[in-house]
Amino acid sequence: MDTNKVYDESQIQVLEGLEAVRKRPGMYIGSTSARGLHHLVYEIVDNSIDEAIGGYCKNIEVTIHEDNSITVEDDGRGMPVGIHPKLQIPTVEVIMTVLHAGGKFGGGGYKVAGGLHGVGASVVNALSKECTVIVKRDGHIWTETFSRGKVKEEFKMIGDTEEHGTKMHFVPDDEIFDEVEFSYEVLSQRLRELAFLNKGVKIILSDERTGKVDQFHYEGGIKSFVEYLNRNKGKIHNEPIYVEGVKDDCVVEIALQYNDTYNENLFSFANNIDTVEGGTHLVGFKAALTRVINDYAKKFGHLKENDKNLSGEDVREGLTAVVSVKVTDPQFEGQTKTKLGNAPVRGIVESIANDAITTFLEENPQVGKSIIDKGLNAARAREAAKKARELTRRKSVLESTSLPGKLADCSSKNPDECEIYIVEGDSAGGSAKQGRNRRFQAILPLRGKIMNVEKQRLDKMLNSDTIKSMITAFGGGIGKDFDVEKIRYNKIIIMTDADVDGAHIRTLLLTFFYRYMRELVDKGHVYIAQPPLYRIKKGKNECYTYSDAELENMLQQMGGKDSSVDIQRYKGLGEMNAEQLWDTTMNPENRTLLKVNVEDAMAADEIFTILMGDKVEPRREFIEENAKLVSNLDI
Ligand code: 28F
Repeated sequence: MDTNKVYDESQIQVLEGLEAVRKRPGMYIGSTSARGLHHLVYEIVDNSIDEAIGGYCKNIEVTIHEDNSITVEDDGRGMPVGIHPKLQIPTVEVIMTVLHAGGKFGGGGYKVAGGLHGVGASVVNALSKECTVIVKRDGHIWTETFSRGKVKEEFKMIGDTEEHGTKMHFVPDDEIFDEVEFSYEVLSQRLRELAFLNKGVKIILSDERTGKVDQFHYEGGIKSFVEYLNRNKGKIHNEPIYVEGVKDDCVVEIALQYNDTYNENLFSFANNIDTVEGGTHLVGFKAALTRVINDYAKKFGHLKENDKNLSGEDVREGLTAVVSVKVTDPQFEGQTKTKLGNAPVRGIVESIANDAITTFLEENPQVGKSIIDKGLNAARAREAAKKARELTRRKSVLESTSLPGKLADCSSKNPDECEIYIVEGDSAGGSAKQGRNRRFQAILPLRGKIMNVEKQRLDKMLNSDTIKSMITAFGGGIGKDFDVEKIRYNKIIIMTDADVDGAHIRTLLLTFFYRYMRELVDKGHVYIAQPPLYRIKKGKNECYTYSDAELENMLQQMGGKDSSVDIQRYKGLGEMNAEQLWDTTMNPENRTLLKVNVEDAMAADEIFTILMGDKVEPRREFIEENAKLVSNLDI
């Protein structure tokens, strides 16, 4: 507190608010890890997006500076610059220092609110070493600077301009954040998503650390989003089905397009928030789709009157869809506040989707037929999978007590401490079995590649020994029945060679886990072992390095590379004996494990679609783009 300044009631309220944010940042932005750091950008960008939703802003520019500070600029109306009637301080200062004072909670319009979203600019200000706002409106330029939420330079006019908009520069406070380095990839993924969800707005992301720049601008909105999601997949109809409608203050946008894979790829949003846990909008959409497809199939004789209906799962096989709603009073529920609870939304989405999909099918009968055929095949495969599961259950493979022969299980039966290594090849599997700590480490060697789950349905996969042995060993079942609470190991560790084959197996496994044991990934049980790349011997002592950079500075420490230094480059796990494998890669004391998060698995899923899908073009591009990487790897 600045003792010689008089504090009235409102200033004290402001100081207490900002202190509360700095004391428990996780309450406002979820965490102080990299995720929380990136939330700072989303909070500020959301304010510009609110201006865009109102139709006042067309361009938003996000810049990552050399010092990992951020600038966000929009060409909206510019924050109001008058003195706040009640608080007798500039409105800009109110927005920047009073919790929840931003445009979000003003009247009308569709504000991004709820959950971690919508906490407003004041939270970002409180968690920044420095934050400067520049407003252009009414012919002038105004600015005010803050430090850790407190005014550093009073609000003042600094020039004239014909432009309008708001610009904010902030330096995240490294006293608060363990991680202060921004990821271009993470920001670009969310900014691209926001451009899809708010059609017409142009978002530019620039990185002054690398010179990289991207522009995201989609007049097609979520129709472009579906085309983007399907870009590497074979489509069974050219144009996505698209509909937008408004009812009782609820704006609905739906886009859907079928591809020739067996996977379902549905995304749902409420006020631009990714409703990962779904909610009433998604329920309404799914209900409409299932009903319309079955009615259409019956009406045009693809299904006999007394045939069983196609299930929701059948009609969503191969479907990519985005459902986006904007409501004035969003109710977010669920564990992570990402489930939409507004009950009326279900009926509104259902009726809008019903009309649009019915119209599309009747106007495109040949597409309608191919969608129905896909659904019928899916139903047949589902029946077959059920039989296969019954069969395997009878043969007690899936839920058997007898574990697959290849598995070298650990003696402990306490899942929390147990881990299982999925090892490529029998030789590495042998060293791993020998080198491990058999109390809590199990080894499952994989013979050769696991099958291409991209082009196989579940019933076919259940016939593969490799897949079955993993399902049995993990103990959580598979697909819809998968129950992460039942898995027998706390860590599933993928240990493959550092070469292209190893990378391929790793991608197959990640895609399999992502598609058929999703909670394994979501709950952070999947890891990737990091074997060393080099072993350096000098006289008697030897050490290991895990990257080229580490090799360089290890050689420097040893006084440079000379004839007495022997460097061995590891091509595969099989070149290490059991003891070395334990010391370098399996011993929890000094190993490095990479925890796989959903983004990695999603990326794997996408790479997998390119590598194993039918589209030749994207595969050629991907291999060309990454070939140089591969050649480096092979040298
Ligand atoms: C770089 C981040 O924060 N842009 C913003 C506006 C525009 C208005 C506004 C914001 C209404 C009264 C609460 C202007 N003119 N970019 C931004 N642009 N906030 S934040 O108003 C704030 C609310 O106080 C605005 C007329 N109405 C609203």
